[in-house]
Amino acid sequence: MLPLIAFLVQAAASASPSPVPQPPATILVEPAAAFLAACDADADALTTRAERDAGVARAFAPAEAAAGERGVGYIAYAEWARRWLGDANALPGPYEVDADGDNRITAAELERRFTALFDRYDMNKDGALTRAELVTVRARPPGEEDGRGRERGRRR
Ligand SMILES: [Ca+2]
Ligand SMILES: [Ca+2]
Repeated sequence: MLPLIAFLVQAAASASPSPVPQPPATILVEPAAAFLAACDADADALTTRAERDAGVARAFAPAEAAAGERGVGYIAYAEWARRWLGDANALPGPYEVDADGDNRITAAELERRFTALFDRYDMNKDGALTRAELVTVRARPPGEEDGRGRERGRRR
């Protein structure tokens, strides 16, 4: 027992305290932004419109193939979202994607929604998304909003 205590005391003494405290998580990535970053097929850290369209088509094709017809229902869309956006309830959700309200999500509807999201993220409107455009910087972590947050521009 004694050697263990001695070791622990030594370990505590040698553990240097971090010079700066862990900063709160103020840089966030929305699920749609993470998806668009993953569309960067040529790995130049920029997502172009062409990469976006190819990425959406590539990600959605298996879901549509599994459905065996054009478009997928909301339940299949939730499965798609769980896989590609990280959560079944992540945005964009089925109601906002299903533009014609026929309870099916088509590839064209998904591409249109991601086109709108792309344009929202593309702050300088140059047709390519940088990683800086895809993160959301907050003055405070979520849940600590005080109404004076510096959340950067745009968003919904
Ligand atoms: Ca790229
Ligand atoms: Ca539809």
